[in-house]
Amino acid sequence: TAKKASSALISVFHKDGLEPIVRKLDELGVTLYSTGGTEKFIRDLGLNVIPVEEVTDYPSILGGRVKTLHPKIFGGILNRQEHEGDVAQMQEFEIPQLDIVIVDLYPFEKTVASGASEQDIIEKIDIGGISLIRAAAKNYKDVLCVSSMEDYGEFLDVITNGNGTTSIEERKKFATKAFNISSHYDTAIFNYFNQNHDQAVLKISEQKGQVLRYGENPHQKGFFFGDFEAMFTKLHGKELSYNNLLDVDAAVNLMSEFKNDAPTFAILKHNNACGLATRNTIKEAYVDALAGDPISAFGGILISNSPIDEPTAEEIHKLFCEVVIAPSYSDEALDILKGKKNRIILIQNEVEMPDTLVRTCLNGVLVQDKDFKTDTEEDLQTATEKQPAPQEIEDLLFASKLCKHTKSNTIVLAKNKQLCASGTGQTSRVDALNQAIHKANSFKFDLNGAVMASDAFFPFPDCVEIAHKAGIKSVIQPGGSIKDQLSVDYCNENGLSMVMTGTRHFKH
Ligand code: 93A
Repeated sequence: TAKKASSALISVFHKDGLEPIVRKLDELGVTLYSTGGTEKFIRDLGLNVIPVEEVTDYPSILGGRVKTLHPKIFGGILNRQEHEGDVAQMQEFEIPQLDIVIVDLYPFEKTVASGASEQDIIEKIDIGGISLIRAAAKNYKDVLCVSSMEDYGEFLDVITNGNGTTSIEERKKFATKAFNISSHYDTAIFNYFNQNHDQAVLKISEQKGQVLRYGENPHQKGFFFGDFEAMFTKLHGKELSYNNLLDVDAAVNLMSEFKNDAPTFAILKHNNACGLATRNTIKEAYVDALAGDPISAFGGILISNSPIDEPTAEEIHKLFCEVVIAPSYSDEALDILKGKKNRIILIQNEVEMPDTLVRTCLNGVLVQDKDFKTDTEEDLQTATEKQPAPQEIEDLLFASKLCKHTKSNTIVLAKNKQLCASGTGQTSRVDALNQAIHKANSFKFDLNGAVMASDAFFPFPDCVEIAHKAGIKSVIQPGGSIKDQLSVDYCNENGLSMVMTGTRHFKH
């Protein structure tokens, strides 16, 4: 398994650090093969080197895109020296044996980071080099693969100590590094292709602008750049304001979580839900959403995941609300809801939404993927001795979906698929929880048996203590605090269950 190297193929982007290696290989009598720039570098050192073109009988073509991609090169790397058929074919096709492959790839990530043009970035996707690396690493039984300039030093040590001979362990170690390099390299390419963030900004700047009555306040000018008509059919009511649009956005995002659930109704104020319930009928869902906080609901934004019928419309009509959104309305329901001149009534059309979020920041914009991760039962890891009961699991997931769409810091308390109360936009998690408990109590919710969801981990066990004293029996949170165990211990000592999702849902 120890192999004495007699040949090496060298094709590297970064030439610095290469000199001692090629001098050593030359001294050991190793035949050097090389590509364009690397070959010139070696030759300029006064050493003998064979250009790959001499082996392939082909020039480097397509501006260097194809230089090593040839059966004589890959045959030289991939042949099995113990395999009779391979040995015969090597002779038949006059393929030179390649014992060492040294590659340093085109710097793809650096080129992306430099802000280069798309064409320059694409040209820096190494095809031949990555193939050489994968081939040499695959055949580590016979070949040693150096896959990055970072490894020049280690390679020099190995080859010096062994006087040109390498062990199978050494070759396998280099092969492992090589596959790490190649998978990382392709991941970087994938990430580059998979991002449409700059396009997201571009698309918005291309949208036609609509002048709003005013911005967030009457002394501020306001515009909306987007296609409202594509998203909604407006059946009735006044023009939407800047704040209405923000609330509608929050409402639509929240309800997208409950698209495939039983009838669900949400009431939002200032982009946060003050009521949410899932029930057998949409009327029950509305009534129980309203019960979450009938005071905040005044002037709220209402959204339903199900068609609105007459009995539901009769209930809604009793409330002063700004906007009602639903997939459809019965004729009778619509007649009732139109009874208020200004009430905005919208049908939400099934259209694709952008998958990025853009907001101004300093003298530019911040762009990020939307938080499309919805926690499901499969994501839950029970951290406590006690498992949540099936009904509690449903409540935990219900609360966690709402938590994700509520301004951080958030605590959501829920029971029987009804929002009891939430603490929203607080500067500490304890404040958010205290706010939620206070609200729930003031609306006479019995929190005994309710669940608690948190958008981020608990840094201390104080929240579970307060929750326990309020009657909470089960908790859902991402986990990941160095002090997680303190919260878990408290739950174990006091008969609570706690599940961790592993996913934080900040919304700032
Ligand atoms: O454009 S490539 O993907 N096509 C190839 O066939 C090929 N073979 C080696 N790039 C290729 N390489 C890369 O060229 C190596 O990974 C290395 O980064 C670079 C070395 O080129 P030169 O020796 O001409 O400086």
